[in-house]
Amino acid sequence: MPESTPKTMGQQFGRRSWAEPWKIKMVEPLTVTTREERQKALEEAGYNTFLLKSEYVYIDLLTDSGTSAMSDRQWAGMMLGDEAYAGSRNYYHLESAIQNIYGYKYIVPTHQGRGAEHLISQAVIKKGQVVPGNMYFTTTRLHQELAGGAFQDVIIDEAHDPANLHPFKGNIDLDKVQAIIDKHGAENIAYISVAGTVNMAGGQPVSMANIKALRELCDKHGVKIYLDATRMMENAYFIQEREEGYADKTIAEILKEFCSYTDAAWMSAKKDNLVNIGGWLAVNDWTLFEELRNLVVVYEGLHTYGGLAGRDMEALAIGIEESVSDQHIRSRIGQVLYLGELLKDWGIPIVQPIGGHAIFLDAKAFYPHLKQIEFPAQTLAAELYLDSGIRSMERGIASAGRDPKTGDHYYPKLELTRLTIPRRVYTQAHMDVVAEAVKAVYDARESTRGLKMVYEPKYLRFFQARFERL
Ligand code: PM9
Repeated sequence: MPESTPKTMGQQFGRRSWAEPWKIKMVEPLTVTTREERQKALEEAGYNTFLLKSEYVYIDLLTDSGTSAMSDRQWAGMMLGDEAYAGSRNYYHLESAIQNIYGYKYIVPTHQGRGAEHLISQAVIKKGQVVPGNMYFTTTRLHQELAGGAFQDVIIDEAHDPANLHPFKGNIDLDKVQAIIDKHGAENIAYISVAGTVNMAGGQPVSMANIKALRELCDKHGVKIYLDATRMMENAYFIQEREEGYADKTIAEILKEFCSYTDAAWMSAKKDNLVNIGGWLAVNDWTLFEELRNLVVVYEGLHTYGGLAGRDMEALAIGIEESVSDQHIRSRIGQVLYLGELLKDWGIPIVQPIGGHAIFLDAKAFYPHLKQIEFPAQTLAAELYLDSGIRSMERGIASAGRDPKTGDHYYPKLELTRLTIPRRVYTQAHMDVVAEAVKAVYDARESTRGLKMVYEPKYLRFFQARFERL
């Protein structure tokens, strides 16, 4: 570069920043509340961030589910909705998008992820069968249990340690799978339930080597592998970034290869696929497809809409095409990383390595003076809201629920509060505000008291439970 050419700040410091591959066309104003207003709102919500009215929330990091911003192309697609009851052209667009990008043969749309989980669990799990999986997810495990299955965790031990830096903490421990096969017999295993990335472990990925090795093991015993593809695009990014031999492959190539080692997938399209509502099932086996296509008409809607409007399917088909872009994923995960690095630099305990969709605060390390039954992660979510109107979510003992056999609380090793980043919604300035709020709550940690649960619903209690201050 000639001496006379002015240098940008980035060039001066030898730094090359990434930026979002989009610009903002429409804005939604946010509400800023006072601490007194937030205290009242929190009490009315029983200290459960799910029960807050969103108008009292400033920055909403409750979830990345259905909270993404759609593109102008997706909104334009909404106007092309073919609302025919049967055979909508948007269904065929959706079908070909999933076939082209994920590589499965047969598609069944559903209204969202748990609709898909319900159908596949009912279709394939026989009462008493075991369902090994790489860490539980709340709705997934519940549907497996309601269908008569028993979930067993087969994730590697490193996943249960927030500070462990294993690059693929979502990996399946093949020895644990083998031990279950030896104990129960392959015929008593419904399927291996693989999620990429693993939500409850902190958005941690599964490596290509691991899924390949699992495929070999399962082929030896005739066991199926079903994939929770909800955040597989993000998983593909981590493979590209961390696994030898994948740096020069595209997200699209990595995704398709990964899916090729699995027999079927279910999807909450409200995450990776950039829509506000939607889900799908995709399978390679015709007989299973027939069963699912039949079940969907009982619970969701005809097999060419599965509970979705034509316009929703169109937005979803376009969202799938957009979500596989390398630039999109890089900036999406880059934003999560930006927030995580700030917190790490300030010594705030978070799950590491930083995952794909969220920063998970380690509430046990945050509040070492609180017992797990005093709901440290729920407490932290409440404190963060109180400090600044930022909404996060508990992923600890409240989310884990109770053992259906004994009725006792599960005590998960991970007691986490999740700061979940919606896609294409917030800016770096919002991330700065969030980091500073977490720091303020961290500085006040020693005087913080825990919570007790005063109302507990039967299913998925974390959504509707109520708490009081101890
Ligand atoms: N995940 C999340 O916020 C929304 C519900 S729990 C607050 O993380 C996986 C890996 C998910 C997931 C939902 C579902 C269910 C399945 N698998 O919410 O029914 O993270 O679309 O999907 C949520 P639906």
